[in-house]
Amino acid sequence: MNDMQTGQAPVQTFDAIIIGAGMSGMYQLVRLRELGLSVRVLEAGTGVGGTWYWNRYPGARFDSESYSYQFSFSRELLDEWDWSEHFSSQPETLRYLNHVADKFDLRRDIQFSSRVTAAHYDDAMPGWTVTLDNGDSLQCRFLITAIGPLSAPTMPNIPGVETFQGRSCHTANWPHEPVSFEGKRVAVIGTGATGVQTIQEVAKTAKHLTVFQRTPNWCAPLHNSRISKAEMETIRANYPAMFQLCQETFSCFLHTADTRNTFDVSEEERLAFWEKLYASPGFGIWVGNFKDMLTNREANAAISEFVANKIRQRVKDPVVAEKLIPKNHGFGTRRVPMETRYYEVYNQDNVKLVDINETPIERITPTGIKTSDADYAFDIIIYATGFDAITGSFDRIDIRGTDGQKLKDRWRHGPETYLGVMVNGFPNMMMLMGPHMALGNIPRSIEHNVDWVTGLMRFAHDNRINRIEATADEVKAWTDHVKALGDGLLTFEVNSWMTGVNTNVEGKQVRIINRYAGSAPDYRARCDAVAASGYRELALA
Ligand code: NA7
Repeated sequence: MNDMQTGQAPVQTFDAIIIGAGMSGMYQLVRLRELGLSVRVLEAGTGVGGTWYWNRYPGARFDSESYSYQFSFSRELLDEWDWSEHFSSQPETLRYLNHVADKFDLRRDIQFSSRVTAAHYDDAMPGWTVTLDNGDSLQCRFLITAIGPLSAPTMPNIPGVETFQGRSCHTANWPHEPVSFEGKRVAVIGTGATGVQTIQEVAKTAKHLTVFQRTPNWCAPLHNSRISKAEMETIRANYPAMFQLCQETFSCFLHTADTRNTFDVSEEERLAFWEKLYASPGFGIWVGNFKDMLTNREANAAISEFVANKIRQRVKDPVVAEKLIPKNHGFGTRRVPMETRYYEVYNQDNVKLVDINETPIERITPTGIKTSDADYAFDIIIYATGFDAITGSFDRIDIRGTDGQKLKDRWRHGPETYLGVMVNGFPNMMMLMGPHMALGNIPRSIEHNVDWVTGLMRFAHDNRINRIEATADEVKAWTDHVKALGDGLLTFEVNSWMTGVNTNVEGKQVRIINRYAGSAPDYRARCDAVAASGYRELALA
């Protein structure tokens, strides 16, 4: 029976479907159009921007220098966009990404309000059938996931969450209209990078703010500042050198590890270096520190003590200060939240810190939060409880490869990939910023990742290749390589989203190596060698 007989509209078919209109999906669309392919981008939100579309919570901003975090592929775009702050706020970044969408006329190929629920491979096509939350289906030869490593928000597994009668929200589902905290009693649960940015902003206006902390993190000053017109011109004139530097550093940041070990220098020199890093803008203290900071336990203990003393100096109440100092992990072994007067917030009369290890949350009630020793009443509860990171956005889509095998089952004990881009058994599916990718300065990685996938698409197009699959041997080799790179790094000895642990998600209590911990230049060199060899490691048909 054909579509005419069934009365159904024919299934729309594309050369490629991209899931997600964040930075990676947007750039992939630009590149695939250049190949003359028919492309459809499917996006759950009502606008472009991905992370910067969803995370509208108060205080959301870059922790990487704005200009180093933008697209670099178009000189014209670089010339016409001015950044107003060294570390831009979310509204400015979202404006920038909308400007990119306008400039390249991206929206005509993006289908908004379309959440992908399933993607099934069919070898007869060969290709994919993609299903949306409204039941519609689309088909494509190549499926490109641009669904982000931090896009599946998780609510805390605390009883009674749904019973609260006031206003409540996860930071990654923040409303589009402004939320006022004036005169309000506000709770924040979670003290990761998001919680820290939220807390320091909400504390400015809330009548009272109560922070529920399970694990303190090592935070460091962001030292943000405005960019004058003249300074912007100087920054712009330096773009070629700046982007070149990003290509050379370990994680594509403007900062890179110092070539010395911690104890190569005298104590005086060491402390002076750390003081300088603590007083400098951005991630320098994390990724520009002594090179053994995350491999040598004594070195890590020394920098941790330095930062602990900073916290003790900044927080007036010594009992509160001790609660804010991490005890179960060293500095930099988790993502370092960047802050602006975060610690000083706890000196304010309208702010209280509740250590939920001492007094656990028992439940969320209709009026607030009940801990083991008190009943707190709130008007607003903010859940800054993070994400089912890296594999979570894949788990939330029913992705099935050859013989109906589910990707979620395949990755039950951790992801297996080829270059972080492909999985055997899932032909014609390419992942942008998927598991086993270097995170670092993400747009820099995105541009390489997209260019590499585009090169593969071009090769397939030119050589009439309809089916591309990573081999089992190559997937094993890459997965083993990624695991070996994580060996000996203190980061992988700690529970965090960076090691795949999420106490709110069933089956994610065990640490895994889910991201590439080698250098970005090494990663690029490996990918580029594969391309130069004519993709000989792949099974092509
Ligand atoms: P994170 O860094 O995963 O932080 C989540 C926070 O929420 C963290 O403090 C958690 O404590 C806390 N949390 C999670 N579940 C609970 C429950 N059930 N009870 C109490 N507290 C809880 O997410 P972010 O959004 O801050 O940052 C993610 C990344 O996005 C960030 O690193 C940037 O790269 C951008 P825990 O530490 O697990 O004890």
